[in-house]
Amino acid sequence: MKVKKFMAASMPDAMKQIRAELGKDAVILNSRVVYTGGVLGFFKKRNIEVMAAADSYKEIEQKPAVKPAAIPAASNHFKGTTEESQFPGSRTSDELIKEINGLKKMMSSLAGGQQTSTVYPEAIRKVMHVLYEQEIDNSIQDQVLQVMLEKWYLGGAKAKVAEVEAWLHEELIKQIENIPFSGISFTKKYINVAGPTGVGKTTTLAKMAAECVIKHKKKAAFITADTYRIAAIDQLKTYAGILDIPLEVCYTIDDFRQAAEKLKDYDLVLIDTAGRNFRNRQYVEDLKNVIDFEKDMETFLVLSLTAKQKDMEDIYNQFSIIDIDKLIFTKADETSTYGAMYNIIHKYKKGAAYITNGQDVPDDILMAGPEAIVKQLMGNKK
Ligand SMILES: Nc1nc2c(ncn2[C@@H]2O[C@H](COP(=O)(O)OP(=O)(O)O)[C@@H](O)[C@H]2O)c(=O)[nH]1
Ligand SMILES: [Mg+2]
Repeated sequence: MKVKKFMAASMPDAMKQIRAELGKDAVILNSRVVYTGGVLGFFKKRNIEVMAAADSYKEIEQKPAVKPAAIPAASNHFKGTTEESQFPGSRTSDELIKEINGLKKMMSSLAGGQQTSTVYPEAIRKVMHVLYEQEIDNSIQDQVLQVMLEKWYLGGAKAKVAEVEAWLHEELIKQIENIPFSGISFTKKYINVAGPTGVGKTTTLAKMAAECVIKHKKKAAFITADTYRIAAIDQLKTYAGILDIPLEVCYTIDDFRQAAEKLKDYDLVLIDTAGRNFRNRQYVEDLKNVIDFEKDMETFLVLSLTAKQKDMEDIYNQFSIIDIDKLIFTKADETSTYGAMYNIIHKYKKGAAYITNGQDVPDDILMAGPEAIVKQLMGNKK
């Protein structure tokens, strides 16, 4: 175990130094604010002094201080390979490995039996566990952890779980609050939902139409270009009937042109597709000749929260041939893991418009802002 004192202008700076020198598994032992320099008590500089420690195997991994001949075998073992025969009779490395394993065991028992050798304050570990359970990306977890640790040590290392939870809530919001979020903007006439089959595009479009008609008293209409299945047309027809708004069914781009003409006096036209239309470049190009996308089209990409994050990212990229204005996350009621939603918003800096949480039209839809997203993530905890 190596213990070292670090001095920096801020806790993040200190963390950076500690990471660089002792590795990312270093343990903070203590921290305090100190004032240095100055003249006659004036112009003193405020610094943070942090005591940190690292297991000695980390040191060996990063700064080889042993005989060069022993290093290849040792570093091989860090990677988990067991090709002992490659280095026959290398006693030095055997001894080294034994020592490392001993140290690892010792560190893990210190850490309460956990695999990791990092010992963070109990309250921080408890609260950070939520992020792990919710499958928040590791890079975000690391950033958040640094902020939590800084607050923890600067606050005298005595905060209770509830306080740490409040910090987490605040930090998660802070990380996404500059991304624009909003539902339908009502600045564009055409609204369309893109996304793969079965994610809930038609159902969500009906919920959005209900919002326009009932809440905002808009004159709205539907166009459907999902003509692959009769059932899909009937589905939208049913909603059009309930909301008492017209539905135009378009098989070709000419149909589209005529429908657009017919609906020229309407405030809003909500376009339903089979999803694949919008992945077809020709369809998009044709449609762009009828509707000025820039000026008049608002596009929502619909992603189901039951999908894997990797699939959501692939879908996001597949649909990037059109400009996605906002995201809609569906089926929140069918999962208890919401990290992917946060990760995607964070990664692509793309805000969400709505979260849907059930099959009922028009009720099962929520506006999605940073607060709603973080609330979903943290459950009822604050
Ligand atoms: N549980 C749940 N089911 C939903 C939600 N949104 C849509 N669905 C259901 O998902 C299925 C597919 O929906 P649909 O709107 O036809 O998807 P589309 O193919 O993308 O148009 C239907 O059974 C919907 O009732 C939701 O938020 N939660
Ligand atoms: Mg549909």
